[in-house]
Amino acid sequence: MITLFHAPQSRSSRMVWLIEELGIDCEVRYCQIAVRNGQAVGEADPANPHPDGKVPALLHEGALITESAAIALYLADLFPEADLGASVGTAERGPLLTWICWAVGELEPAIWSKMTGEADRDPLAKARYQAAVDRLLEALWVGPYLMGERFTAADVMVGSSLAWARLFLPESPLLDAYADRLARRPARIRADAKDSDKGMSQTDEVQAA
Ligand SMILES: N[C@@H](CCC(=O)N[C@@H](CS)C(=O)NCC(=O)O)C(=O)O
Repeated sequence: MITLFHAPQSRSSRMVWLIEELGIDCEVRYCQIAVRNGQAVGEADPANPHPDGKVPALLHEGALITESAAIALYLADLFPEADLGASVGTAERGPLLTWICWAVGELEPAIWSKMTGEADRDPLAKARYQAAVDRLLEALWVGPYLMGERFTAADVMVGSSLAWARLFLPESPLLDAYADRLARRPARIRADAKDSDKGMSQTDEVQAA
């Protein structure tokens, strides 16, 4: 049994998308979170096992996995038949790990620094932001996905940031085409439909068609 602890329109939304791409059965438990977009919005949900009360959190047969990058890798590894990851020892394993970690370690902070204005004020933040943009564009120039022809869990991680933060990245037909390519995926469309603003304590069985 796999359970995802999820708050709509948050960082756990990308995990709902990934679950749809994987085509697996997963219980989705909707949680209240204490902070949203830097604003206090209530109490953390006591039913959420995440040690910081955050989402996403994943429970699989008693094992708790937190951090989006770890969850993405965990699920891609657990369901290799979905072909969204790369096995240890293959040539694609390194790029897969790199892109998934880059999404949270470089791209997300770069986007936040643009949102807060830091990337426009501070030369170091500006350089880091530009480096992230350049790296993304370089990969997409080859495309159509981050790792070439094959869509992977890394595209879910990067594509989910692109979906909410497109305004904070430069105008670019390459970025627009990539965002559009991802937005038209049937699993993404299903995930977006499920990621509505549900009330607390609701539970869904997410099962990809
Ligand atoms: N690095 C974590 C960040 C998780 C995170 O900050 N989630 C936010 C939602 S977007 C949250 O749960 N915030 C509630 C809180 O800070 O109390 C991940 O990617 O999984």
